[in-house]
Amino acid sequence: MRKKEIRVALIGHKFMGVAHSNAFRNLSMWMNLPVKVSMKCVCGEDSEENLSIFAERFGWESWDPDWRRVVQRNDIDLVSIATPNFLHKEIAIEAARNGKLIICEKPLSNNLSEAREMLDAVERADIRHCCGYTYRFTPSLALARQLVAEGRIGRIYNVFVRYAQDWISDPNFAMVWRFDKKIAGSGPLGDLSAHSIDATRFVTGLHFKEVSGNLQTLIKERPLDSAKPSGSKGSVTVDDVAQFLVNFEEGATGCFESTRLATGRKNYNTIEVNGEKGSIFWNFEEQNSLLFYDNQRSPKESGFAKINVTHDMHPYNGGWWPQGHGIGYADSFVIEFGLFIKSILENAAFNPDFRDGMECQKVLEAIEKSSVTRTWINLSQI
Ligand code: NAI
Ligand code: SOE
Repeated sequence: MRKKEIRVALIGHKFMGVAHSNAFRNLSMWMNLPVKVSMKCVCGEDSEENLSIFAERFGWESWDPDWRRVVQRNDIDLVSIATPNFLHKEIAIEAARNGKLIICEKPLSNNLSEAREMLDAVERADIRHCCGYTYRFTPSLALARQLVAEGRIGRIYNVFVRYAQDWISDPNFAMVWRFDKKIAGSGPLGDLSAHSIDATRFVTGLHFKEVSGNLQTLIKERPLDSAKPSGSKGSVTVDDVAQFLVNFEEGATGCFESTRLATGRKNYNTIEVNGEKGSIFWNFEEQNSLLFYDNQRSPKESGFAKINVTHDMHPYNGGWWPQGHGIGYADSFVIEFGLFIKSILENAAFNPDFRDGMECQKVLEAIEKSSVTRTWINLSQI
């Protein structure tokens, strides 16, 4: 595609809205793109006044609270979706109908049938799409993938994957959209384990064959208003803890857990891969390093080596600074969006796309089904 300018609209202006704004504002510069990225319009469910303040602060030319109007605008090429999960499908399908390029946050949708509809819509419209599994764009996680691909881990025996946070461990933490199944689809299962499933697919290339899930809601009610903890309560309709065992097609096994009740854990997004020739351990909280155990070395000097991934021979050049200076959370969005736009300009493949999002959704659906039926579910049944 030959383009001089990519004109962007962003739907959603809170947590991810800020991360996306920062990325769009900076990616031409950091990713050396031969194209101008114009931040045309931001949309959010908010007052005109607040939207205008946001637009001014983050560099958007205009704002509009109505996403339908925004995705129909002729002066928009790319729509970036950073809304609660239940809106992803409707916005993406409408954007696809209008021929827009799409970045959609994870999880792709609230369930598998929605994900299939979304994939179908973008394929029919023949537009390019990205599903926001951002952690793939962390140099350390990409190095883990490289080590596996280069055979340094050998045959994979086991993956041990835990994503733990603690921001809702206080039972008086009030209701937010993430506790409502109709809006969020699920709890940590789709919020956090979705990242873990994608990271496992990305790093190991293993194929999920069957799963056994245990989803539990430990805090069933929460205050509606954080200022009145003893006032009216709302029901939590999603899981608080998502645990599942996996058998992969290739014969490896997996043990996964995610929770937002792990007191002391902030964004403990981890994956350990144990293989015949070595092991790796990745922890996003220490994103500029990767632990690697090389089983080919003599036991005399073996141990997990902490690789500093900030050298320009590391994936994504280890970032943009001289070695040792490291990169941070916001930078992975710059890399993600930059590589997505580059792939469009060069007509090259890009992952993760909506198919990756749909594959992840298939695993999530199997886990939910397994948890309800208390049986192992083979993905071919999904
Ligand atoms: P948030 O609650 O901070 O922001 C949601 C935004 O959606 C707000 O700006 C709100 O005004 C807007 N919105 C809600 N309804 C709307 C409507 N009808 N029309 C227009 N805008 C509307 O949520 P957050 O944390 O930013 O999450 C958004 C999405 O990003 C979720 O799907 C979440 O799973 C995903 N996410 C992805 C992350 C990643 O690592 N890639 C990190 C955090 C969130
Ligand atoms: C909240 O648990 C959250 O913001 C998730 O929605 C993100 O996907 C994760 O990356 C960080 O935590």
